Amino acid sequence: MAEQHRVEVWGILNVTPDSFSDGGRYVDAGAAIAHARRMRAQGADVIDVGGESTRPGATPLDPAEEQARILPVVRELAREGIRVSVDTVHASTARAVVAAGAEIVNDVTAGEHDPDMLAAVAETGARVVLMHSRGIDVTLDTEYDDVARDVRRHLKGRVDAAVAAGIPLERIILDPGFGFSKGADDNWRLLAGLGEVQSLGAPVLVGTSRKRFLGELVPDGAPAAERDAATAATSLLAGQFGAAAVRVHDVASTVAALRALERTNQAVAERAGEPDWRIDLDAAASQPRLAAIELTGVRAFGHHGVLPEERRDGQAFVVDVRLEIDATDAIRDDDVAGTVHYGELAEQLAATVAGDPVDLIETLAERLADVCLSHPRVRHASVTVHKPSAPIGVPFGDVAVTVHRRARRR
Ligand code: PMM
Repeated sequence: MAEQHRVEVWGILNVTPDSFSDGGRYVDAGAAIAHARRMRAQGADVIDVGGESTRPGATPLDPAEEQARILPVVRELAREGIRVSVDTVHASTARAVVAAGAEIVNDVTAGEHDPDMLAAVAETGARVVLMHSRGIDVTLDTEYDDVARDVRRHLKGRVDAAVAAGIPLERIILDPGFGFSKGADDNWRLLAGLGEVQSLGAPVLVGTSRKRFLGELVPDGAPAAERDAATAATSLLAGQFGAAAVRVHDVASTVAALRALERTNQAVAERAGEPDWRIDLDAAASQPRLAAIELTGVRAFGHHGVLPEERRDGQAFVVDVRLEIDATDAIRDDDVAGTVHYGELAEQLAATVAGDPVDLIETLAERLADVCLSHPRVRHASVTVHKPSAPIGVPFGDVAVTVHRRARRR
């Protein structure tokens, strides 16, 4: 049977006096270490240690003070063989914690706060989490055109900067930054659009734990800890959408939810052959590399339409397609045989437009989607057909129809 997708669980250990949901409880190193051990026993794969709160209005911390808080904890956890990530925006802290045994540097500014951060990570050889945010004050600037695409675009720039600084792509983990400069609706849209971030090709970490947008799912005024069931649910959804890891406060509830997902998917695999999102998370390198191909403005002449003169004289049609593809083989082999050849696709689309006439551009769009989905790597296709010379009796700009189609499981 196929290897199953196993989502890693990162347990949050805030060694801070002022973090928003568990601030103050683990500021003593001994209590923090005991809590980390408890989270490991509950199934945490990684402990994410933070010494500085990202809560709006929290006091910025001197890196030396941050290190004094967290280094004893990092050292002890690493000594016990616990995998440690450290949540910091400071390059000097990144260097110190990796020297103390941390494996991952989790920077909520993706290297933008400290200009030396990416070089420091590159030097240490650690893995890095590049998270989407718009500056340290997470409440500002929440305007997006399309939140998932905007986050993808921003993270693509940060990946390029990290790679330019000498961090290999295999060491990069991406995080869309739930709750950071995002309104409630944006967070739900981001969860639904997680595939956009995954299309960049790195494993994705999702941190919804106890965040404000989950507050709408529980009674008004309920304390942050009462958002743990909602956290387990959103973490499960993130896992289902392909997240490699989730970052949570209450490890036990999310581990149970994810184990239920794994068991169900095993059963699905037994029934149907393979689940469609089969990903081996233990080896990040073997995750499917998703990519989006956009081909726009393909022009062709056709005889589609309801009116006799449209059938007789024909007219120009313009086609835009957006494909989500599995580019794993293409990227591994750097070979066009592993992807969709866009030149050939454009010719196939033009030939379909020039082919048998139909009455409706809806029908034509559906045929064009069939052409796209006939390529085995395509997982999802959106096809728009424009009819700029349509017989409309008043001046108009454009008329178009879009269809969205998902490939059947292969
Ligand atoms: N959220 C917080 C802090 N650090 N790091 C990552 N990578 N992703 C997150 O979503 C994230 C983070 C918010 O504060 P908390 O530690 O109290 O959850």
